Amino acid sequence: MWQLYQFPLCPFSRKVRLLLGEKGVGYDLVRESPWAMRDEFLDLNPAGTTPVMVDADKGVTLIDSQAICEYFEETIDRFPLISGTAAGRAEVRRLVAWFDQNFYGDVVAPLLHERMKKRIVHRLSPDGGVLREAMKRANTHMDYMDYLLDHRSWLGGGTMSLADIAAAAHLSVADYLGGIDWTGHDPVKRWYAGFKSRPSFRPLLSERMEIVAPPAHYDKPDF
Ligand SMILES: N[C@@H](CCC(=O)N[C@@H](CS)C(=O)NCC(=O)O)C(=O)O
Repeated sequence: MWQLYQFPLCPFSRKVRLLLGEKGVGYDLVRESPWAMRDEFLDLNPAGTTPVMVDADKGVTLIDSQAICEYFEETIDRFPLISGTAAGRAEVRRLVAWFDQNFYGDVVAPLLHERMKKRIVHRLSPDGGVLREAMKRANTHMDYMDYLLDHRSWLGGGTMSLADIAAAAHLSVADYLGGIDWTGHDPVKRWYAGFKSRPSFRPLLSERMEIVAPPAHYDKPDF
């Protein structure tokens, strides 16, 4: 049985969990706080980051959300998430990188630092200026997502793909941390409401991170 080392608000672990849910792969969760830099965890992953997946019976350790997702995409036929033409697959990968790098760096990382890490690790209050800037950037990213969804059925093209999963994973963490103003983003809102109802998403929405509570609308499919 696979074990997934993660914590509830890690967007990269959420991306992996959504893919595993859609593909029907079973796993156990192992709670890991990467900022604690536990020796046993650093032995597994010298980079000290979550997610990490381990199948002790097979002697396989997988590190990095994209490497993990590509491993299951290559080994499990059910529900292909990087499919279509070579150009279509390149577009899916471009958008996954966009959300994992740009959306994460502009929005999710500052929100996680201010609202979660500073409280848990440093016992400090969040900086309002940093939070406002992250929300402003989230709004710009959502304008781009609105544009994509005005021109395509799904973010990456005509079918649901890993681009949608990566985007939903990051957006869900930003929403949990109060960083998303949904006003004026109807295309993204409709797309995300559909995601929230998927069986793969429900377990994520019911989990809570100690100390940090989400806004009331967070786990409601209709906002
Ligand atoms: N490229 C990596 C990024 C993973 C990552 O940055 N994970 C964060 C948690 S969301 C982490 O472990 N940060 C280290 C820390 O918080 O100390 C991936 O896709 O898995």
